[in-house]
Amino acid sequence: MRKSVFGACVTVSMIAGLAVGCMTASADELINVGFAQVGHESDWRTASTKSCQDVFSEENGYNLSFVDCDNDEAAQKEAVRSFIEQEVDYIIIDPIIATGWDTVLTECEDAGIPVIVIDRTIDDSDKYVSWVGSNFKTEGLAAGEWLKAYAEKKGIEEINALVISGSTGASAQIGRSDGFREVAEANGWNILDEQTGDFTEAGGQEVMESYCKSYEGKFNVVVCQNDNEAFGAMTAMDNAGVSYGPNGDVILISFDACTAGLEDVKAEKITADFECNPLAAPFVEEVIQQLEAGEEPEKEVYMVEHWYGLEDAVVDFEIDGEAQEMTVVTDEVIEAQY
Ligand code: GYE
Repeated sequence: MRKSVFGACVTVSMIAGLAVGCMTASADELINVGFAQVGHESDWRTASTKSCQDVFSEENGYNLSFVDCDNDEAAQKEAVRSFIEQEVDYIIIDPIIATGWDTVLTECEDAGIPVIVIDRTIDDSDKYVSWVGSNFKTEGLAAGEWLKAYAEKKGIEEINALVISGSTGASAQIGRSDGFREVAEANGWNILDEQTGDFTEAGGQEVMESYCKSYEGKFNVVVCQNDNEAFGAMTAMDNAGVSYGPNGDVILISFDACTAGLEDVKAEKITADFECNPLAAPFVEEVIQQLEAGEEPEKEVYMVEHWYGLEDAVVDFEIDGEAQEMTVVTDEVIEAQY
């Protein structure tokens, strides 16, 4: 239900006392949007939340109900149901995990509220209008194909990789794992282990501490599925006396390419960082504006992303026959990042 900018009706008394009217501000109604956000686990997430809050502001004509679901699937479904009860105009969901959505999406459909999915995908229901996000499998393939070309350049013959994955069952985790694994299998690499760090710094540190003990001296690649996990993994490797980065013993690969991640690329700690762009809100707004205008939006909208490293990490590689480019990290690049 729309809420008027001016609240209830405004009484206008004319000086002559001849007319007393009730003026409603129908032209200035706010669009009510409910956003069920994953949580606050990473720099990426902070940027995503800020992007939505900036775009869906009162100034821009929106009334945003924001719920931080703290990585709790049940809480996220509850948030969606509370938006239905509030009779919001649109519901935005960033699904914590990819499955288990059909029932609640049917409830949204029955209530006549269009759902827009953002970032992670819903894989077991198509009862939403549009999805705006990233191709996570492509990100995983990029990391793998880059590693293949980089290892060739460096004369590294054997890859023994440890993966710290994101939250299990999130499409971002599934895609990145599948993409990297596909290249690993095609090239006979060893993936020694893959355990979840839940996309957090603490999780990354904890998993890496146990890897350093279990696989001491046996690994030369660490793949963290986001920058925050990489920050934790670096602390664990520092404590265990393991060197990493372009000049270290371990090639450290990360995803997201947030500002702090790119600073660590520039500082020669992270060898390559594969971007995931969190600034989707303007595209979501476009979808809403199309719906408001009675137009049919695209079912899928993909974010544009870049792959980052220092000069030494620039190698030629392809994904499915398409040439990829590495962007060299400079201060200007870091400055412009989210
Ligand atoms: O990579 C990670 C965040 O869903 C793409 O979630 C997102 C991921 C992102 O916590 O940092």
